[in-house]
Amino acid sequence: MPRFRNVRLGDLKNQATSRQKITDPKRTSDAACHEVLCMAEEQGAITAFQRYVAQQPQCGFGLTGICCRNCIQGPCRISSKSEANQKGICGASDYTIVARNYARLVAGGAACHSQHGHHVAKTVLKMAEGKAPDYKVSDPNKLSAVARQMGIETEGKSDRELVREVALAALDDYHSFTDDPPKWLWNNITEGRRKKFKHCDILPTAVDRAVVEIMDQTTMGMDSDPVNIIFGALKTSLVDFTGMHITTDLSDILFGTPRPIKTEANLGVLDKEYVNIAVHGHNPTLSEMIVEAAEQLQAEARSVGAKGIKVCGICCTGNELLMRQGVALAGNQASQELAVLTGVLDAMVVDVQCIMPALKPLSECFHTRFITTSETAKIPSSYHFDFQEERALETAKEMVRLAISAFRERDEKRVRIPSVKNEAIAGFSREAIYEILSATNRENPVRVINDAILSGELLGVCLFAGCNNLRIMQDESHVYIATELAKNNVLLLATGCAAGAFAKSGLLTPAAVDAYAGEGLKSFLKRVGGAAGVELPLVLHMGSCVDNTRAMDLCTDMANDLGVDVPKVPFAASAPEAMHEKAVSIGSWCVAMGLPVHVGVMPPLEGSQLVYGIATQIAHDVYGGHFILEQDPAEGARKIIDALEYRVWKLKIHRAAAEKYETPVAVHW
Ligand code: SF4
Ligand code: MSK
Repeated sequence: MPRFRNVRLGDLKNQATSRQKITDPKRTSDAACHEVLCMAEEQGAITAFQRYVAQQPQCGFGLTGICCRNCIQGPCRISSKSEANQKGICGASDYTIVARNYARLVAGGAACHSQHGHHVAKTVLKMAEGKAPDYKVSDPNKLSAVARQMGIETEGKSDRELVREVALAALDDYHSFTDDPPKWLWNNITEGRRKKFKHCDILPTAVDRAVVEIMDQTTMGMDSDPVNIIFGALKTSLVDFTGMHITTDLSDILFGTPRPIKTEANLGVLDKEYVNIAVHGHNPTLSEMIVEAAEQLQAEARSVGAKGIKVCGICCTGNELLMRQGVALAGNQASQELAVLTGVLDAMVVDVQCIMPALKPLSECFHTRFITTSETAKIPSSYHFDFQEERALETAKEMVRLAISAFRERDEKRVRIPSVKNEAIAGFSREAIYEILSATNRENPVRVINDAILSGELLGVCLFAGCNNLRIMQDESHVYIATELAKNNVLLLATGCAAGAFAKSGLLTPAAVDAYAGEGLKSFLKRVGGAAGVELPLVLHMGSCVDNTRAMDLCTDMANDLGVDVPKVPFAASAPEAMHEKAVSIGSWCVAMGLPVHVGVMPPLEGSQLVYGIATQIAHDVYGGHFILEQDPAEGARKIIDALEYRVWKLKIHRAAAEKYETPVAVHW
């Protein structure tokens, strides 16, 4: 079997350019969203779907990554039209410009995730010091487990003492000035990855340092070596992993580690009888308080004629609440404006990331109170609450009261809620998955997955991550590729807006197992679910986009159990609708960790055949992971299946050889 079954994988000529001619803006496969978009058209309302069409045709230089604005002599655009145009004013080549632009996307993503983790760590520290009385340690077991993993002595310490030390250790990973790697990176990867990152000189020292270093490395007159820049980008992506892991661990300690929970998803979860509050963004330190405040103020809502208050989620704050509290999910990223257009949203409370500025003017066309809460994510003329952890619940109550007051101003004639909603079972943290698997193998739960792969019951595992991207039909590729992989017996995990797409479309249900799973996957889910007394859904929802490290930890455990490094594990990742800088950063650390990573929209790499080749092929030689850049969902599914089949085939050969010659399994891939 050739290393890449598709030998043209790294050939740019296979890829259609991303420029599109689109006239109909209603590009969604979600029936509820389609209904609202039709209504928007009747009303002349403008959403991101229309704005995307208005932006066409987009600039070819930007789309392919060959526009440089890293100094104010620019922009410089590379073109083959004349000799002089083949370099920027300073002489930077296409490969330098494409690599630098890519590295800066990674830096943006790493900064976002890490800042989120920094905020949560500061909240934990305030709580430990008695300055944030509305928060508590909700999962002492997770606290002890994280402390032990980070080498912190747990014996004889109260939760408060221990959580303080954990928070300080986490903050040290951001600012440390030693040459040691961040603890949350070093202690969460395989021995093979430690050696690889050291050998390639991409081990970061501290989160903040790595982001500063890559911005320096990629500015005018600095690094022009594309390989060195890409290695710098991968180093930066490893601090993205670090910040994400810190965020997930500390959020679990604060709010509880998710366990399977039932809820509903899609715009049909909005209820005209109730005060509806949507929370949107990423950080649960705010949204958890909104849920609690809403619970406490139900009577006040009834006093204005509502039946009560319903909180629903959008994007990843929605995923955080769905995972831990079973709060219904109204939509994923591209649905955010559509929730306002139903006319029934009394308030939208946002924290950080993925929040469209357009929400504010759109809310003004309705009675919806649009509330911002972060000092770094303000939107002009919104209601702004300076959300401080010291008086979290009190502030959350003020926001909920604003929603209650808006309820009376609803224009009943403009209320139109699509009836579409689906049941969803979510809450599959790694701990929850292991609890289920331990009913089959108490001593070594992860072996249940490995055994199923080695016996041929499963073809492998695929993590679906990433966003909505207006370039393609909302949710269509997510659902198509997932069902195609399910048919081929791939165990499916999901996070972020990909998980949102599955929740909305009914794939987070046991019924979807019967409808879409191949015989092997069906028997696996029913066998392990049956042993544990739970009905498993087709896709296991592992959390928000910042929770992708939960899935990577599972993969690392699989590698350790198999006695191999990650590049040999039949585990892939797919971001069918990657959009955000954070998605670029996640994809990059997945590649560095050794995974094949499918991306369903073309990132701006086409401007350099060299950089494109590094991302799609050379990365595999060095790290064992590579990007599969494929916009056609059918081809994308086939390429993911090819990558998993290749890994299973090779793993079996190496294991058989190791058994025959009584040696360890070969380390190379
Ligand atoms: Fe142009 Fe070089 Fe400045 Fe980029 S850094 S804008 S290529 S002169
Ligand atoms: S919200 S980063 S669109 S997953 Fe996490 Fe969704 Fe992507 Fe934002």
